[in-house]
Amino acid sequence: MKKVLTTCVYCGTGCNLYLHVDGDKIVGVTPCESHPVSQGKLCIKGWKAHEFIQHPDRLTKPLIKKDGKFLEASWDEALDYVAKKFKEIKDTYGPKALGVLSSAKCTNEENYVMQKFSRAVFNTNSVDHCARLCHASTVAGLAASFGSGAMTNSINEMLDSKAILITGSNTTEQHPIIGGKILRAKEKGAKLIVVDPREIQLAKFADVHLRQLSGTDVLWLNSFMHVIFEEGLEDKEFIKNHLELEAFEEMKKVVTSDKYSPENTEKLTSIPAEDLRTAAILYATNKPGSLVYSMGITQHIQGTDNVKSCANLQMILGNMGVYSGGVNPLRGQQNVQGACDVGALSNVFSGYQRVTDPAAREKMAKAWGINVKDMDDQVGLTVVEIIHAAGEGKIKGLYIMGENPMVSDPDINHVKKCLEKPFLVVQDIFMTPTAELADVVFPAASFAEKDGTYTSTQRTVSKIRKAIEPVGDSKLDYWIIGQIAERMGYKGCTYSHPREILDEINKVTPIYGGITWDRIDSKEFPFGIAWPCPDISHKGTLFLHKDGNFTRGKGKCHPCKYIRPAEEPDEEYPFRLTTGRVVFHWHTRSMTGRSPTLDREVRSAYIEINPVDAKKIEVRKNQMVKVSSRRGEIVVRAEVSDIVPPGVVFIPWHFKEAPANKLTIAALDPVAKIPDLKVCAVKIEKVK
Ligand SMILES: Nc1nc2c(c(=O)[nH]1)N[C@H]1C(S)=C(S)[C@@H](COP(=O)(O)OP(=O)(O)OC[C@H]3O[C@@H](n4cnc5c(=O)[nH]c(N)nc54)[C@H](O)[C@@H]3O)O[C@H]1N2
Ligand SMILES: Nc1nc2c(c(=O)[nH]1)N[C@H]1C(S)=C(S)[C@@H](COP(=O)(O)OP(=O)(O)OC[C@H]3O[C@@H](n4cnc5c(=O)[nH]c(N)nc54)[C@H](O)[C@@H]3O)O[C@H]1N2
Ligand code: SF4
Ligand SMILES: [Mo]
Repeated sequence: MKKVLTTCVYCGTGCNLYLHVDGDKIVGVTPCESHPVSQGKLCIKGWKAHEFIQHPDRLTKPLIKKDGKFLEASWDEALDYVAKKFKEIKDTYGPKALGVLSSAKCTNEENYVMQKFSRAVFNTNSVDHCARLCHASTVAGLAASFGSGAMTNSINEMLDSKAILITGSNTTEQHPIIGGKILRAKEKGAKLIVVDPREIQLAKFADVHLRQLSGTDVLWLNSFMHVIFEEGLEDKEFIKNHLELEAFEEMKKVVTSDKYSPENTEKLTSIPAEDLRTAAILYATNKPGSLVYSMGITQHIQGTDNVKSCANLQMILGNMGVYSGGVNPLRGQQNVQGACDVGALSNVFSGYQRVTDPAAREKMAKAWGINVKDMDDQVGLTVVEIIHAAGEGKIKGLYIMGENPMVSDPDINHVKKCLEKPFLVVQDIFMTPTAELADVVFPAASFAEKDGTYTSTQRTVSKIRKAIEPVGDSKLDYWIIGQIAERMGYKGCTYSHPREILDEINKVTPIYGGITWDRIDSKEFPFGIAWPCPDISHKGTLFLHKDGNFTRGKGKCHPCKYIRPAEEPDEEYPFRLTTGRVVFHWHTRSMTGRSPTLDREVRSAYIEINPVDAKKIEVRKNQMVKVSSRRGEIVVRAEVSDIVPPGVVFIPWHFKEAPANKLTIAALDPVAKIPDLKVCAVKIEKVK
């Protein structure tokens, strides 16, 4: 039996595991003891990561839709057809009629080639991926505050934090190995403060659990700072030496105003003022403190302000640039950090070099052997905008790799209408609801069938390794992209091995300069290197902004005033719906739904309703209910539970059979363009 060391395909923690291969079959997984983060542990998804790989549902042949039916085609036929169609669209309507969704499920190398394809072949910056639905507000907010938009500190540092503030992260379910570290830190004496509307598992272990109404984060964060200033607990030295003072004063003026006293925010947040005071003082007096957040903070029309408020709090406490402190957004997909780093975003090339910067365009055009005049010089459309533009007939050709917007995007009744319009190409490992709408489907190889690199939430770039040959006639993602490019007349997306692609990334991406193929599993760095790592003499960076020297120079506070969510409960739709995940399932379930051990744990969608509300609307546990919003309706099982507070209901959005995204609203944060997936208004009715 062969054991192949690789990186877990699910979440951004970056645990390492061995795939066990018997002949040409993957038969199991064991953890890797020496990996510095996972240290011989895996969560249930990691342990079962082998189960979907060789599932009989895997796509094995290119498919072309004729008269509404998919027919198998040869690679040549499918590739020629796609290239011809894309070329026709570009020639007739221009580059703006084309768009690309790249994939955080794919490697850095594949994402780099995909954004290069979009910019060099389609000549459009309308290339984006699920980070837009996820941490776009983190990237925007932290870049504005600190000059760099990533998790500032590393995972193991949490073990030595004196306080950990967790908000909008259900860590033990969504990043279980990190959740375990937080519980260890608690055992070692760290104070644990959880601010989450739901009584998540960590809340049971917390010193204080504050339950805000979803969509009120700027209010309680400002109140936290209000109390800290009132008590004189801010770090005056750090502020004086490391922050832009004018911006700091402006921010201080806002948070210290009466409006943000705990007594005045209580009505809207529903957090008792006294509890908020206790929590703020506890957090401010135990340092270093680490702030950990995820989707509860980012997925709002005010997501960027939420993130900036987290940054404000950590800056005034001097929790930045220190070991065991920092602002720590937990990145979701196993390679969403990497997909952003290598430029699968509508506004930046790899390494966050702006597409609107003429020098950056010059540099890329030269490296890619194209004429700079052919390059798009404007920021492109983002995920939700691309889909809406398709609906309006502006995007006429769309190429989707490894994303499933027919389940994951907000307001999917509308998404469906939009995706039915363009010439649609989907490249996936399974037939998804999105692929079903496609004109051509390309079968891709899975993580177990390829070499490459992923970048974990702590900015560490590490390897994945090929364990088996691609299933059926599926092909490597970068090979497929390269073939379409060649057929459209460009040879610059053709590579013979991922290392060639990483070589190119190293050359054009300063933060990845020294993260080379050979170094990242060398004796010195057996499990990767964390960026920034500008050259091959550099050892990588454990935590950012050391000693308060921010990437942007001085840290910048931002005054954030509370804005109400786009839609709130009213008489007609009286409940506040928030959506999220469960430990056993991954997003749209294309993988975990085909993993028998995982799927049997939670087989269908449900809605958490507080017992008080359940009584009011006369709904019992396990009864089926119709949940509707202004955009759609679904039928789900009622789970009567005080995990949610009265007035708030929660639906896991994993299930295509009853997709929560039929209910959600596509209102966007104006800066980050992230949709508000954590608040909308619904009503609940019994079904007979
Ligand atoms: N098992 C599993 N793990 C995953 C994933 C998965 O699908 N399944 N997905 C991965 C991905 S891509 C991501 S982005 C991460 C997401 O990881 P998380 O962000 O931890 O996951 P969510 O379930 O979306 O919800 C986050 C938390 O926000 C809380 N919340 C709801 N509304 C609000 C609010 O208004 N404010 C605040 N502060 N909190 C609120 C919820 O109660 C919940 O505890 O997980 C990753 N890990
Ligand atoms: N209501 C609501 N909606 C949400 C969220 C929420 O909290 N609430 N969260 C949002 C967030 S944070 C995220 S990240 C998005 C995720 O949204 P998506 O990225 O659309 O969801 P996934 O199911 O992860 O889709 C990944 C696809 O990639 C395919 N795949 C896996 N490996 C490979 C590969 O190697 N190659 C190729 N070509 N394909 C592959 C899988 O089969 C799957 O179909 O959803 C967002 N949607
Ligand atoms: S915590 Fe994340 S990376 Fe680790 S085994 Fe679980 S899903 Fe995989
Ligand atoms: Mo995500």
